Amino acid sequence: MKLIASLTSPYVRKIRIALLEKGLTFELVNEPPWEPGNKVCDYNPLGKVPALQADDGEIFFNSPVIADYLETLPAAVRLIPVEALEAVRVKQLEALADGVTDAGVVWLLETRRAADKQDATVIDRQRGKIERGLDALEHKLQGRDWLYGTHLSLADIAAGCCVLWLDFRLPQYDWRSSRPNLTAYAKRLAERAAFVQTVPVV
Ligand SMILES: N[C@@H](CCC(=O)N[C@@H](CS)C(=O)NCC(=O)O)C(=O)O
Repeated sequence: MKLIASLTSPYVRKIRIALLEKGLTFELVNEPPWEPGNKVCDYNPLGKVPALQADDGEIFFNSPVIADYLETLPAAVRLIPVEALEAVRVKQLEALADGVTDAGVVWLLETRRAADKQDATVIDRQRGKIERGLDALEHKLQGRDWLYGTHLSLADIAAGCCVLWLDFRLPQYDWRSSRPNLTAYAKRLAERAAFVQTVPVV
């Protein structure tokens, strides 16, 4: 199995952590999509990472789809529950965390535009999504160790990759002050071996 990756993408990190937590072996192909001449489009017509090429050659892209595919492979650890409604709930939380990350990416890209081209309303709008999304995660974590159920799930991996990416790319943004549950949870996740092994490399 080959994972087409960049070493800074939060969506790639999510899949790398899922693979590591499940104990699945894979080859990491570092193919940053912003580099001239990159081959990402050979795997994903949208030109985005992550993309995963299975051992039989079939290709999957978009991290939630890849995460779903991983659950079809033999592994001792499940990250999405078997029961359909429970699976939807975990994926809803994954979508919430990914949505916060998406808003963070829009914010970051806006700040990279020339100062006179930046639009404060774009940043405010994305910041609103991030604030509300993180508040929802904070609320979900009240009195619980995990976002869903009694052990790590895909929702936790997505949430961990989300907030740790905010630290990495938007360090000026203090998401912790009003969110003690999320702060302690992120610290715990960051200490897991799979998170330690996938710290972004610039
Ligand atoms: N929803 C997608 C998002 C993937 C994504 O946006 N990846 C970024 C890297 S963080 C990318 O490849 N961007 C290149 C581009 O948009 O051309 C997923 O979850 O896989």
